[in-house]
Amino acid sequence: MATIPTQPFAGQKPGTSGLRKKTREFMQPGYLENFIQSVFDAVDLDGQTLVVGGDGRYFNREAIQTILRLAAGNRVGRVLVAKDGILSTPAVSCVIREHGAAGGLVLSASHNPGGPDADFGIKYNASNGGPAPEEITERIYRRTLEIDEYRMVDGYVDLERLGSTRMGKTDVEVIDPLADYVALMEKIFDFDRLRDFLRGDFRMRFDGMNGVTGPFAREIFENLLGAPEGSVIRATPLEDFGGEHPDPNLTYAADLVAELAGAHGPDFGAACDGDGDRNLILGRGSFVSPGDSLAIIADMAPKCIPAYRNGLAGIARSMPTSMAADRVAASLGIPCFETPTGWKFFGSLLDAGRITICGEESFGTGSNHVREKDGLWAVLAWLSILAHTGQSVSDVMQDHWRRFGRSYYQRHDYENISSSAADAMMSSLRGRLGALVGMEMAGSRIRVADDFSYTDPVNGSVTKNQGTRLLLEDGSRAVIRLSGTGTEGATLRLYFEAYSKDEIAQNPSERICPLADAVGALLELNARVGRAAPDVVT
Ligand code: VG1
Ligand code: CO
Repeated sequence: MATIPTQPFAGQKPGTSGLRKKTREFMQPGYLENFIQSVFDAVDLDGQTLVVGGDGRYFNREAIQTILRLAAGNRVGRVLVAKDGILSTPAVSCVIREHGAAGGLVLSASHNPGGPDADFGIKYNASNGGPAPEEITERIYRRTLEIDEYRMVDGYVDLERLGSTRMGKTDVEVIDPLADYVALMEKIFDFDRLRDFLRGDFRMRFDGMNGVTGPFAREIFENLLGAPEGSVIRATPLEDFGGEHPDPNLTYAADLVAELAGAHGPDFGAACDGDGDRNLILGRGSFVSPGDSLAIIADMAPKCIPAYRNGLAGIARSMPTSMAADRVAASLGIPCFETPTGWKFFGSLLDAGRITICGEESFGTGSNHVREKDGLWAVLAWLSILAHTGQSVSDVMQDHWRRFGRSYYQRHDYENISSSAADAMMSSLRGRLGALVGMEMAGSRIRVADDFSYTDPVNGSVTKNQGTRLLLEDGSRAVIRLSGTGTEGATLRLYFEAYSKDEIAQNPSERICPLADAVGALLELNARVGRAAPDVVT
């Protein structure tokens, strides 16, 4: 075992979802070692089990070898590492829980592009299978600021071969990435019913976006459920995701969207992001907004998914996510919690049994089966709804809106803008919040203008400054916040929501436009960040 002197790197502070940086920054000598050693210093894994897997992007394999050497140097008892190093984020969560591991390391920058000039990321998950809470990420960060050595054992593990080897005193097991996760899905959903459904006339297309879900989707949809070969496309994980953005939304999954737009396209389309925790749901000619998807799954799950037959304990959504889920919770007579952005905030509610289903507007939906959002779970949930109702995606949405009214929703992203301009804009807005109350906006009036702060109802921890909210008298809202996952400049996210009880057939862009214009003017967006239009609208 070697103890190697090192010096701290600045900025190893985990954001919304782990530490995300340019790949080259991660590849600097000592950078990865420092961060991982800081994890081992902050969380005692001596003799414990650790799970390691990533989304297969460039630098995944090298990073895993380094992590294994550090794990052995820090006397981790056992490391479960996925074959080829590839494991989806929800599957890491599943493996941690199934094997009683003390934690896991997820190597991913999620939906961000991969490659030497693109992004890389690492996230530590705790023994519940979920992203470490802020108390732990803070401890890791503080450690990165004072670290002066790391400990390693020499060695190399062949990740292509299943089985056990030893590195120092650590047992390293290369595991089948699919087994635990697929078994869990079979426990949650009615595979017999889905098999009948997918062997009928129904046609689906699943786009793996060259990310980690391809092999999982092939196994589940084609091999186990009998969907025709070719139902799953772009199913081989590539180090650079084929040079594309593995982000399942209307902009980056444009080919799938186009295929579903045609009259002769499949009945159902879905896609997941690079690490498999996000999902996009499409019907023929229709798109399910993530907030609606959360509400519809929550409403329908007890009726058509065996694991939720006994009903839901509660629902949670991140603050910017549409309030459609709140109306479902009210109708079911169960609580709906509003948390800050980022899956880590759902963990305590799930662990305490206060919620069963939760989601975010950023194409993330999940349940208490793991502690990450789960893209394929959401796809299986939608297939279960369609099999149960016999309706099209569009009919399911129409029915939902007829019963609950409709939340028109859009998110506008301005990517890679100047950090100083973004900070100045946010502080100018914060300085004016008091004066905004009562002001006219988009045909209504501002009722509340504040910074969202959250007190965890389970453990009492407080998280402040999680986005500026403008709540209008007519029930519409706008949320303004800066991203915590970007690796270049700042990304500004503007979230807009407008509710109608009866008018459910408007065009979302037209409905949102007056509010978006008004918020743009209030922020002096054009003058401050010099952009006439958002880069991505979802
Ligand atoms: C974004 C999303 C957030 C999501 C996070 C991680 O964070 O808004 O809802 O949980 O990405 O998703 P931010 O801070 O950039 O807005 V994933 O699929 O990138 O792990
Ligand atoms: Co992701």
